[in-house]
Amino acid sequence: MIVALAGGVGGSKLVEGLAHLVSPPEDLVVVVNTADDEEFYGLYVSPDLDTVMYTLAGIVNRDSGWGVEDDTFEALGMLGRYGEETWFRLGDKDLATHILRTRELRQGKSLTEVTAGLTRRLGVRARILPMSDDPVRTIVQTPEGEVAFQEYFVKRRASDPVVGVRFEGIDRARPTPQVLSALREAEMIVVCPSNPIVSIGPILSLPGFREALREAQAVKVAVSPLAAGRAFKGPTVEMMQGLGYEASSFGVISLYCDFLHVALIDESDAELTPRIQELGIRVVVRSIAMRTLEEKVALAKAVLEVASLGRG
Ligand code: FO1
Repeated sequence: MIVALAGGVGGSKLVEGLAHLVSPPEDLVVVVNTADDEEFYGLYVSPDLDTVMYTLAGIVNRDSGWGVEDDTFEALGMLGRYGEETWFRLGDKDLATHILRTRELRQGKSLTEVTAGLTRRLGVRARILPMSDDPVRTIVQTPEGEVAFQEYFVKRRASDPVVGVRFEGIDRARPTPQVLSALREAEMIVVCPSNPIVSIGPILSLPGFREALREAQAVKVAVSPLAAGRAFKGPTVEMMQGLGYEASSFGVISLYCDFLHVALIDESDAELTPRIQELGIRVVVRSIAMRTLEEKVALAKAVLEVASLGRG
């Protein structure tokens, strides 16, 4: 069994590659960040869960990497006519997901149960697990004050300098029993190339999660989200710099050094190999770009091959 820790768009690409290789499909378990979740118009929206779910269902919008393909925005247009804010682009098809999720949460189901139901109904056989059933919200600290994650990321286009990040509710939140048992049973745990601060950060910050990772018998591999000091997408570099971390594959991997066995970094970062090895982590150098399905599957294959190297 393979457990992947993932955020949104970057993580989903590797998860898509893994889904092409892991058999039976149920042996792929994706533990997903829920600290980006937000309520819009009274609906519970879980962007990273949806990005992973739509990607594995083969219905994700390929241009943006999030939302449903060929979606329309009629409902959003009408909300705008009522004078509501419409900066978070919820499509008509996407709204169906949020309506059902909200209804089922109100009926008393956990986010884990609701996600399992939605995923099954979309024909996805990999298991998608929210990191927690407890509310955690990323708050971004800027020189002008604190903003909720989606407001920073979407409304303000990640343009504010980031001076701090905190995860509201994290002290009271717990990883779910399903997540903890997946970590225990996994043969391999993969940290996807997602933002280490706001996508993987909340998962690792859940009380007990890092300990569970360290105790897990699995081979633990991380794929860097950076190549030559640049992110494929999103504000990873700016965030890391703002928080005082080295914005490089070395900086990312050092955040995982207490549990990691192997780091997969891009060819353009090959010169970082000795510094990462000094952390006690094995290094595999590959092209980590995932523009096409072939590249996603090739990178996933490289990740699975690492398992055969063992803990090293
Ligand atoms: N990202 C954007 O940049 N702009 C949007 O309007 C937007 C809407 C949206 C709606 C549903 C959904 O599931 C995701 C959406 N995202 C949007 C993506 C999301 O904000 C981010 O990719 C993640 O939160 C970061 O991982």
